[in-house]
Amino acid sequence: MRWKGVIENYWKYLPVNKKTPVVTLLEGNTPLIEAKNISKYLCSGRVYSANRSSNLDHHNFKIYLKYEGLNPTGSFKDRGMTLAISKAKEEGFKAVICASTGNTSASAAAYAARAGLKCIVLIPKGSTALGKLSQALIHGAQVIAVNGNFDQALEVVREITEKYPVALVNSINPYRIEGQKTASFEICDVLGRAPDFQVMPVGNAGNITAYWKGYKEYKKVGKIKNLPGMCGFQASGAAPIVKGHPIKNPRTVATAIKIGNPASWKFAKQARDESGGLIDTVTDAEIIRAYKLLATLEGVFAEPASAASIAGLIKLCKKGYFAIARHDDREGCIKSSNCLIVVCILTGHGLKDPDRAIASVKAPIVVEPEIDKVMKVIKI
Ligand code: AN7
Repeated sequence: MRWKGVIENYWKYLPVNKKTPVVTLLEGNTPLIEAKNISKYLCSGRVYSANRSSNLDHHNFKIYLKYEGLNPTGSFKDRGMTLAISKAKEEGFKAVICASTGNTSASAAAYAARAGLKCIVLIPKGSTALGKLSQALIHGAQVIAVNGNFDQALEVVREITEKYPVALVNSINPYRIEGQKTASFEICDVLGRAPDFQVMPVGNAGNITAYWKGYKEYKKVGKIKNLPGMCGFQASGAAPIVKGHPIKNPRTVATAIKIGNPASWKFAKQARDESGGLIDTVTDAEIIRAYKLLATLEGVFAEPASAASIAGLIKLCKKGYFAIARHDDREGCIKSSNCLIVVCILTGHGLKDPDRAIASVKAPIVVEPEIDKVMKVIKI
């Protein structure tokens, strides 16, 4: 059957009506890819010694990647944006505005263009990845670089929307959360159950809020029996939730999550606590290692912020976290399916930040166009 986007597909779970003008780029329906090589790697003993002692091996320790980079603008933001822009249009707004570390601006610009709305985006000067900036610009948004960080840009945007008739499309807009929760529906629809754990990056904390809401709603209507433990990861230089206070000058290579004062802070803690999960940090070095590991072991290219999921997964494995969870047998679900399922959310495509990819690997060797010269460097 032809996919019609998240609003059409999950209509009855969303705050829409027959009159809502649906603005869609057919977002959603992203692949849930089994990461067998990463599972093997984690269970090989190099990483996960605790796994062996608890009989977790790559047959009963299944890792899936929710590849949100395959959304129309290359990130999960499209799920929320289809709803936020459709509702802004329904409510008669002529313009939308957001602050963004990049992906929100790319998505807002694209959906606003499609809806015929003016789009204004405020980005922190100098720390938005090239791909995202190019998207916001090419879709015709008015892009304003502020001499400050994301948190300061969001403050200005909040003030503007209080005073002027412009719709705010950051994730403090509840429609964004509503749209984004469809990703948890998709995961459950594909697995036929909820995962035991979900691992994901946390920036402004809208996405962890959305996923948790989605899982809870699916449980309420009887679509799933268990709820996953929600494991969020912040970059260690931008980890306000973990540290327990706002970070004035957040720092990380993962520019998407370079956020010091998350808008959905409270809800992220709620998701963590209600689910029996955690929110922890990963260092930039761990993020880049995981970024390359994912690309080389699985052929999946995700941006650095998304690789925080994989870095987090590795960190949890090193601690024996899942082995302990298996031992505790969360709500009986592990026993019933006979394997532990962990879903890692890959929130954005690797092509968003080509500069980071190139900076993380060796430059290509330059040779003369002659077979001997080429064979000399190939070494087969
Ligand atoms: C790839 O675009 O905040 O915790 O302004 O782009 O819901 O904020 C992006 C966030 C993770 C964090 N991964 O999600 C923005 C912005 C990627 C992201 C996050 C973002 P939230």
